[in-house]
Amino acid sequence: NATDSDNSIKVNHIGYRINDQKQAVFPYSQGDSFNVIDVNTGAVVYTGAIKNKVSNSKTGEMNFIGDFTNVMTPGKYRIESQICGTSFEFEIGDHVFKTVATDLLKMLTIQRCGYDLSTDYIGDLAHASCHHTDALIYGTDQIISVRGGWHDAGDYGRYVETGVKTLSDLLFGYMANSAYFEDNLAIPESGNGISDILDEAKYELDWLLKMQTSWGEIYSKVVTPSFAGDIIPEQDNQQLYVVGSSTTTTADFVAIMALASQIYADVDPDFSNKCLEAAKLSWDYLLSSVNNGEIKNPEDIQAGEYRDSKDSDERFYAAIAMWSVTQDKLYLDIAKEVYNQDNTSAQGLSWKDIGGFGRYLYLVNENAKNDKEFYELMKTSLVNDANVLQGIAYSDGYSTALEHYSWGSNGSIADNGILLSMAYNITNEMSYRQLAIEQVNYLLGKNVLNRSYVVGYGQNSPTNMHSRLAKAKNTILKGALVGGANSDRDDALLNELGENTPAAKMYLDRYNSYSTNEVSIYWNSGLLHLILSLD
Ligand code: G3I
Ligand code: 9MR
Ligand code: ZN
Repeated sequence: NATDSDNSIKVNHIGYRINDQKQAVFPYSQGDSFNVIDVNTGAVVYTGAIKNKVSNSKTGEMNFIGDFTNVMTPGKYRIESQICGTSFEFEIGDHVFKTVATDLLKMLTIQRCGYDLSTDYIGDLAHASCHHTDALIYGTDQIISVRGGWHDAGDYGRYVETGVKTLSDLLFGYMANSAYFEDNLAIPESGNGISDILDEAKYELDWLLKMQTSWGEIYSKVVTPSFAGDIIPEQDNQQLYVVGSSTTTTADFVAIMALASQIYADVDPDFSNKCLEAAKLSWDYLLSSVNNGEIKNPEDIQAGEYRDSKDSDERFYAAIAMWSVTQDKLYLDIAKEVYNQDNTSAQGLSWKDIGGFGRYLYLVNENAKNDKEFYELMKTSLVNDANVLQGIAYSDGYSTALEHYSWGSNGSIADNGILLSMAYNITNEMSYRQLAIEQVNYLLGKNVLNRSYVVGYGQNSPTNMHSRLAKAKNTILKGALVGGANSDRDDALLNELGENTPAAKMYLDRYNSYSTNEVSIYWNSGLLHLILSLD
């Protein structure tokens, strides 16, 4: 049973790019050496030493590493050693991530709400338009139209905070690598002359615009009173509610609309203007509002909470994004003010702590270096974060840059990979890039469970992911990255795992382990962004 710890040799099941660092992880060594075998010819193409012992309590293993970076001929390979046996097969080639990256993006198409998705687009997950009735604004008798956007995860809620995190990944990914996706991915807008990643992002941006009040404040989510059963979305006929509003979600909105205005300026000028107008309205509201804290669900609403008591990181990101698109110094001054009051406001790439997108957006702006002092401040802040992650990764046999395995650990690993990749882009320090790649490797199989965590890719990949749509259709959600190991035991099934189970093994490929095996738009986008930034 490959889900148990085994002695096999761990590799990225999909593959390695020709010029990248390539490593395999061995559970023990005893002076052994390893061979790289060409699967087609059976020939040994490389022999290397197994070295660098690392032991780590999060994996519960003592690991040794075999480096085969020097194997640079495209092809299909596996690793063998006398004591440890063999690894899964993998590829070496320059485009090994292209197919998985495409499906990571198309997972968002599958998550579209309020849209008739035929088999042409999403195969056997095809479903009719859903959740398109008007929503009640919770606590009032007012109704608004909020059709559109993406279902958040395995549930059918739609949340601003996670939408903004996901969109940030898409738009930053596009900035890093705008030619990666063309206009031919067979999504509904393919062939319209615009890159499909921007088309998919626009589907969510259009929904976000509907979450804006006439005075600029942003509603937080659209949900039903309780999580739906295991039914297809168009059968979920509960009353829709628009619930909550906060300065965090409002600042999130400003940031993403300002960024969208910048990104779409050339491809869709009208839309770009619309985004900027919307951003300005909410910016004005934000400036006159103090942090109004985390949103708790009303008692009769059971939905994701996404509680976030701190809004400085969202405000920082918003101010930088407004500066980035307008080049008006006023916004930069406010960003500096926010940062001076709270220097953690420039950190984080998650739905909760999101200021790291602002920090990077500043650093890559061509005018940033005109303000040498602030540029150095931001650069140092990024490098410090990267160095912390580097220390963590170097003490882990799998080079995993994660301190604590909590709910969504796979998403955090992807986000930490993005941060390392950002640090590489700003400093040219190769070790950051190598570690960023190791985070991709972890998610695609080079981990203690020898599992690929992307559904339908690599070996031992999830088959019982927590997705109501896939469950109701009795199929898999190919291309979805699941949440991953969670040492906090946030669902009852995890209690089946022994008391001493190492953190990185606290994962179950079971439908009801929603705290390890759920899918989400923002874990997918993290891995996609990471690949785009490296590929
Ligand atoms: O960040 C802290 C960490 O510092 C601390 O050491 C650790 C110790 O417990 O906790 C960490 O916080 C965890 C947090 O996720 C990390 O982001 C919380 O324990 C954990 O409860 C929290 O879980 C969130 C979960 O909802 C429950 O609220 C997940 O992040 C979040 O991804 C998940 O989101 C759900 C939505 O509610 C509903 N839709 C599906 C979605 C995905 O599962
Ligand atoms: O299925 C729900 C999942 O989509 C959410 O992310 C999660 C958030 O807490 O909640 C799941 O619903 C569970 C509920 O919280 C507790 N009872 C069991 C539900 C799973 O079927
Ligand atoms: Zn829906």
